[in-house]
Amino acid sequence: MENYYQPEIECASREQIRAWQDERLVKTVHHVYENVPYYRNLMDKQGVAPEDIRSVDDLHKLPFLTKEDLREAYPYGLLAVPLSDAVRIQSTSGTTGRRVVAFYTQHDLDLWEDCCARAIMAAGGTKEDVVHVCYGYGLFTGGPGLNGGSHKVGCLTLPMSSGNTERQIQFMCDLGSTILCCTPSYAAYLAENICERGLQDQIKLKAGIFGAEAWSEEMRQDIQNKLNIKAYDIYGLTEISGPGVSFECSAQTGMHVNEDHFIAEIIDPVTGQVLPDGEKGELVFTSITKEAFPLLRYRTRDICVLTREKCSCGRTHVKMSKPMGRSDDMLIVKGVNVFPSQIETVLLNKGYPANYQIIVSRENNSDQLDVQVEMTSEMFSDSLGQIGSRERELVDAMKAMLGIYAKVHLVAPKSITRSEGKAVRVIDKRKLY
Ligand code: DLL
Repeated sequence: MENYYQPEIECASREQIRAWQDERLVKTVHHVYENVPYYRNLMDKQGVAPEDIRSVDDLHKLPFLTKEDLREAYPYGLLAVPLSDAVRIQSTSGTTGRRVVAFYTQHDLDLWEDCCARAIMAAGGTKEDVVHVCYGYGLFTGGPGLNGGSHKVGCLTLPMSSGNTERQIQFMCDLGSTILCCTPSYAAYLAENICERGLQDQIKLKAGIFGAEAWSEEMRQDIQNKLNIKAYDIYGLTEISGPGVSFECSAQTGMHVNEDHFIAEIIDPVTGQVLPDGEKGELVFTSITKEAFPLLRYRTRDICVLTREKCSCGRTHVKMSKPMGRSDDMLIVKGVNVFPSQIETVLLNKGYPANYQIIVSRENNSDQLDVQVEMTSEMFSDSLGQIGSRERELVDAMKAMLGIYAKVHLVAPKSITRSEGKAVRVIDKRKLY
């Protein structure tokens, strides 16, 4: 079994990484220009020819690609190989408009699984581990990606998929799962259940690889404490292959982007200007090793910061911060920018579980922000008389954090519908788009 910690790649010198990127970028630009009419049109419109792109320094000359382009080109318009060479699709969970479909050749799948294998090894995984994958399988990339990575590392892989919490916990105990892969909200839910049933001593988990949605440091601490594990973040998006575009190492201070496969840029989401390392802006990816679905300068809408500071793990690949929000799903309530993660931070700081729902509505042309928050069972049983004062305390804390007034409703434990995949945190009834 190969060792998927690849120090010759993951700890390569910056010059070496740059040389790989230069060469692979040029190749990819020619590949899409020659094989994807949609791209050819975009580049022609921008007045840029493949010969104009000679290194990463020329990247800014290329047009951006957005989700709207992917929708417009749906289903086959951005496929860069003959259909007979594509072996798989994956798709986003989008519920409105056309879905986004990504294609893979066998080679693309192989490289994607390598990226996930690196993430598992960075979380301490070896072939001795039992990897419990309860990300969804099927069109969602979470299950297939981590499953493939786990096989590559040589771990015993439990393809649990999502749901059936009873069975998840039973297998976890009986088969001795050591690494848990799922969304952080499902990890928190599993942790809650395991603690309630007093099963902490029967689980052998040592690490968790959690991603696909935003989660705060407070939530990390909560999961780590309840399950007695180290919790690692993992990032990715369907368009750019799925999980494993970047992943956390033992330092837990940001996620290393697999720079031999993806070039990361940060741009100003309004002007499109490239920003220097350390500045906050929208993350843009260019895939440089893909055959079937290479995307150039794809706007993720995730707001992040990149840093090239030396990492204690020895990896030299650039690190991205946890996404701090999205340039497109940021809520604007009463003219104020509100990130759901800010509300989550308030709740966790005050000792509430991360089970909440934000409802935004508009009455008489005035926005209203309602936050439903689940109490822990202890709070519920010993504070029925104090609900009013608890709610007022949260209203004040949210006012201090957000700068606007939010109505808070404390609700009974487990009354907010649980998600087996990504939690539904925001219900925006205003229909602004
Ligand atoms: O969520 C891929 C994935 C699966 C990543 C499993 C990690 C683990 P999509 O469904 O296409 O793909 O959603 C991509 O989810 O643009 C981010 O906004 C968000 N996202 C993904 N990972 C993280 C993370 C998968 N670690 C979108 N933290 C991205 C915060 C994340 N947000």
